[in-house]
Amino acid sequence: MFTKAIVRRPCKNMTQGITSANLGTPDYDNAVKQHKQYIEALKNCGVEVTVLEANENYPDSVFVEDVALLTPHCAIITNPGAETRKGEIAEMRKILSKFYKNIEEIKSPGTAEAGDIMMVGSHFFIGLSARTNKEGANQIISILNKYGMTGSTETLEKVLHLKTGMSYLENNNLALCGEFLTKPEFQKFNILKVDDDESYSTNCIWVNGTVIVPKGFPKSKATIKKAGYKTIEVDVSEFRKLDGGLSCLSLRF
Ligand code: CIR
Repeated sequence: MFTKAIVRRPCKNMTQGITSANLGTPDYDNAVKQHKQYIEALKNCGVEVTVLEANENYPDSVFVEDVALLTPHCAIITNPGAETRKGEIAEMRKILSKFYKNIEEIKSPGTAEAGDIMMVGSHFFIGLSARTNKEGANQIISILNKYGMTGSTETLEKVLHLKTGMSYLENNNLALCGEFLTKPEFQKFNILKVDDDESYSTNCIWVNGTVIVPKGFPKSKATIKKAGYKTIEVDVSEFRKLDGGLSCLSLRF
C-alpha cells in the first residue's frame, strides 16, 4: 500500500521541455488543470499528496518520478541522463530527507532516471536507455542489495523509459506493449497486452487497488477493469506532448 505521494506543479517553462512526441507545444493553463485532476485522483486512492511548487529553472521538473527511486527501505536520488534535468535532484534530496532516514545517490559516470525502474515486490527491473547507463544500473543494484532487495537490467530499443512500455499492477499483473511482450523474463506474469494503437496507456499506475489510467484509451481501460481493478481516468494529454506519462508525474511511497 502507498500512503504518500509527491508531485510538482508544472512550470510555465514546460513549453521548453524535452520532447520527441511531435504533438505540439503543451498548453500551460490546461496542464495546470490536468495536474490538479491528477492530484485529486491520487487523493481518491487514499494517499496524502505533498505538492511542490513549480520550478521555472527546470522545464521538465513536473516529471518528479525520474529524479528519485523510492523503496520501502531507502530513497535513491538518481543522476538524470538528460543534462537539463540534472539540477532537479538538489531540491528533491532536501524534500526526501523529511520522509527517509536512508538516502543514497547515483554518482557520475553513472546516470539513471527512475522512469526506467519498475518495482515488483522487492525486485526492480532497470531499463538501460539513453538516460540510464550500465554504470548507473550497477550502482542501483548494489544499493538495492545493501538493503536486501534485488535488481536486473533490460535493454530498451524503442521507448524513452522502461515504464513507457510496462506497468506492474500488483497481483502478478503486468501491462505490456510492443518490444516487451515477447521478453522471456516477463512471461511469468499475467500479461495485460496493450495494443499498439493505445500504447501510450501502458503507462498507468496502481495505487492501493485502483489503477489510474490516461483518458482516451478504451481498450486498455476495459482490459484493466476485466483484470479486476477499479479505474480512474485522468487526462494527461498536455504531458504526453513532452513524452510524459501518468507515472512520471508522481513519486508514490
Ligand atoms: C524528458 O524527456 O525527460 C521529459 N520530457 C519526459 C519525462 C518522462 N518521464 C518518464 O517517462 N518517467
